[in-house]
Amino acid sequence: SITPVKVAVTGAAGNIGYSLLFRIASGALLGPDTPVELRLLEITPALKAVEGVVMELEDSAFPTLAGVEIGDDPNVIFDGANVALLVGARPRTKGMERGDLLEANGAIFTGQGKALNDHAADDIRITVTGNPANTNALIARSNAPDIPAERFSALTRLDHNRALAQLARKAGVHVTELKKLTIWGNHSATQYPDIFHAEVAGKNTADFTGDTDWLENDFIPTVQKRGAAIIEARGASSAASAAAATIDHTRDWLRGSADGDWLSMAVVSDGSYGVPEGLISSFPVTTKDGNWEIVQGLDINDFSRARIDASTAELAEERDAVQALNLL
Ligand code: NAX
Repeated sequence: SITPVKVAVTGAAGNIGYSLLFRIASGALLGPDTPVELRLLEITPALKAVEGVVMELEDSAFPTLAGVEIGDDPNVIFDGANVALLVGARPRTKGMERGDLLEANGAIFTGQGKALNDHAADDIRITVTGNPANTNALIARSNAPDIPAERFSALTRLDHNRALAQLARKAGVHVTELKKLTIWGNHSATQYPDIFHAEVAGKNTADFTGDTDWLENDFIPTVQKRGAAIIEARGASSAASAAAATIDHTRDWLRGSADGDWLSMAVVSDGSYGVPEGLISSFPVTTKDGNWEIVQGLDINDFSRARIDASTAELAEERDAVQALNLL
């Protein structure tokens, strides 16, 4: 029998977790032939709720689910983990300032970074979904000196998928007809969805990129504010689509991106496209066998330049803020 792949998930009792765990267990992450062991981390008061989720996982009788461990100690749960999906985070609650939020999450991601460093398997790949995702990934990475920096990533695939959906609707094509769309920068309202290199059904998108009114007043703000629109409509934040994107991101990282296309992932910058080195910023990337490469040589026009710079400036501010809190 094949040794199961150990997939650690934090925030397992949360909304995204409730969607994500069942997809992983069903083979959506690693394929139908790879047994998976889930290792679920939660805070102590949420462990009882996790027990309920585990009962439902059992009751689903998934052929690919080899076992489930639960606990509140990252040193135990991350032991031997091959993949870690860091979903759990402290949400911003009433009266909390931005600094308080960074500090609360800093405590979580310093501890989890250290635990991954000391206990994860050598082939560990880490995806941070919990917000502020890019900066949480930076904190975890800084606290895991023995894990190569390129093993840490933050999720901008939901933004990428949202942008695909908006462009497909505008172009009157299915999302599968679209290629080479990019999310740049931070997973926040400053993110920049870039269609200047996109292809619609094999042609470039001149029809749409020429329509700056649509770009500036419809497409870009719709993608940037989609999370808020979903909260407004649903009364709860996006969960199933965030789980789907977490799967897409990590599956494509492990199994590779399609020929002639690329993905958006927030990864450590090597200075490409003027993004300050060391920031975890979203780029166009291709992936193969668990490795990623930033797509090089794209022409960046003034429209894009200003927006990439604004989002990466925000990331640099977040980095400075967590550095001042001694979290790096
Ligand atoms: P929930 O509040 O439903 O669940 C979060 C869970 O994390 C809770 O059960 C909580 O107990 C747990 N948790 C908190 N601290 C923990 C710790 N130290 N260790 C383990 N677990 C811990 O939030 P949910 O809707 O599931 O969203 C989770 C995170 O994803 C949030 O930070 C959210 O902002 C973020 N999102 C990120 C997105 C992205 O595209 N990157 C989009 C969706 C989502 O907004």
